Amino acid sequence: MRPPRIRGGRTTVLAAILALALAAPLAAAQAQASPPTSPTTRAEQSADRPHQYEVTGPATRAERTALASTGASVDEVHARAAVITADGAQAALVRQLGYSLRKLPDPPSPPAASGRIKDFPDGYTNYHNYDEATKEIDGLVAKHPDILSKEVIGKSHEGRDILALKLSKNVTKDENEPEVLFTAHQHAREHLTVEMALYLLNEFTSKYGSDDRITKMLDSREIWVIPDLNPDGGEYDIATGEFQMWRKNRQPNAGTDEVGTDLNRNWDFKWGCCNGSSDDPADETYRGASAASAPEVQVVSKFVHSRNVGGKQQIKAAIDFHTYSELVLWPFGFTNDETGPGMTQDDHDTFATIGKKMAASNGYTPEQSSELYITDGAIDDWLWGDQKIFAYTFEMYPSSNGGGGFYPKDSVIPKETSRNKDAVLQLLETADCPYRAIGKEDQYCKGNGKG
Ligand code: CXA
Ligand code: CA
Ligand code: ZN
Repeated sequence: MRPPRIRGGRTTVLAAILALALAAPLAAAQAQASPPTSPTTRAEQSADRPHQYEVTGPATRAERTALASTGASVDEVHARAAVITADGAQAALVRQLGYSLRKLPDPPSPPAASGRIKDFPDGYTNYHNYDEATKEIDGLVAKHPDILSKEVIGKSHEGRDILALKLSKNVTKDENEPEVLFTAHQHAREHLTVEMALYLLNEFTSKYGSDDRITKMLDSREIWVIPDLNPDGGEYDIATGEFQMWRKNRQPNAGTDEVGTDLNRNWDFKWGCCNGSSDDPADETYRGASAASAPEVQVVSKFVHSRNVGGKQQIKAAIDFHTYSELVLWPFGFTNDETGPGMTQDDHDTFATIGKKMAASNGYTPEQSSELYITDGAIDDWLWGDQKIFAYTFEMYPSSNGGGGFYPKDSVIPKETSRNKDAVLQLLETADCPYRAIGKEDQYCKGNGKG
């Protein structure tokens, strides 16, 4: 067995967390002083919000999977500790496992100035809310109609458009070119991932014709970007001016007031199989009532199936962007095994070789996702298990809570999005035949000419 790699994994982080904890009472005072917003007051919403905790003790994959099965989300993994997001009930379950918990500071909650509701607060105004992202995208499509097109592929639970953008030369034609998919924002609080998608759209349109690698890729690939899988959750997270630490979508659950499904536990491959998700709607990792029960998952699943042309899936590779911990992850998440049904040694080696090379360029840590903890119903397991797409998850900046956790300031956006440019280009360049990475192009990619 490989030595476990540790997510984040820096003791200085704990000192930084401790320093930040001293600022927590200030945030609480601000929340109380803020004006009420209907239908609930800001104070009531803070009471309902989950919090992050540092959990001392869990040291193995099995212990972390047990930790995750309390229904908390596991946000950071260290050698003998983890950071979780939990409500009161989940925190109590974690204590019952015998671990000690230390509450971390809540995300910043600047007083909501009137007119600033439903938008990012000061220090975050360069993040795009849903309307701002839509306007940015529409502007790019208007400016670059030959290489960028927009399609509404369906609607979220609350009726927001879910968009797919296509980037390619001769964009209006469905050419016989390898396709690559980039998705973002399954988890509401992971706002930096929308900026990542917008960065790709901006970079690829503005540098077509001047940047050789970009030009070559737009000339020979069809690139799909789905910039926002969870628009309802994202808007909910920022709606009061105070971040809600929201993860799931905003779909109601029958028979309870608890709202939302964890989209990254809802995909229809080994759904709910392996203690890697929760059946309790109150939990952060609630898997939904049935596989693909979330409309957002249905919309994207249908889109991916629609790229099966003449019995052949056109999409060869994918990255799903998340935050945080600076990781490059690959399937499977539902099992600790590296190989097995649906994952040959060559498949695994291809995943690992490409994943490690991408990680060498962005400085993230590469590993199979189950090194963290077991998950079932995650998108990359589905994209590979169901569609044989080489699908990765990138957990973006920061490496730990000390860098802002789920809510880093907008000043990091340019650096932390452009940081992934080379890795994205690498994946695009390998997409005509991923098995070339292990020297087996002849074996796997001959005859059809296109991987
Ligand atoms: C993850 C992503 C994909 C497969 C397995 C695990 C990690 C991800 C999650 O738990 O869905 N972490 S995160 N973004 O903090 O929620
Ligand atoms: Ca094309
Ligand atoms: Zn996530």
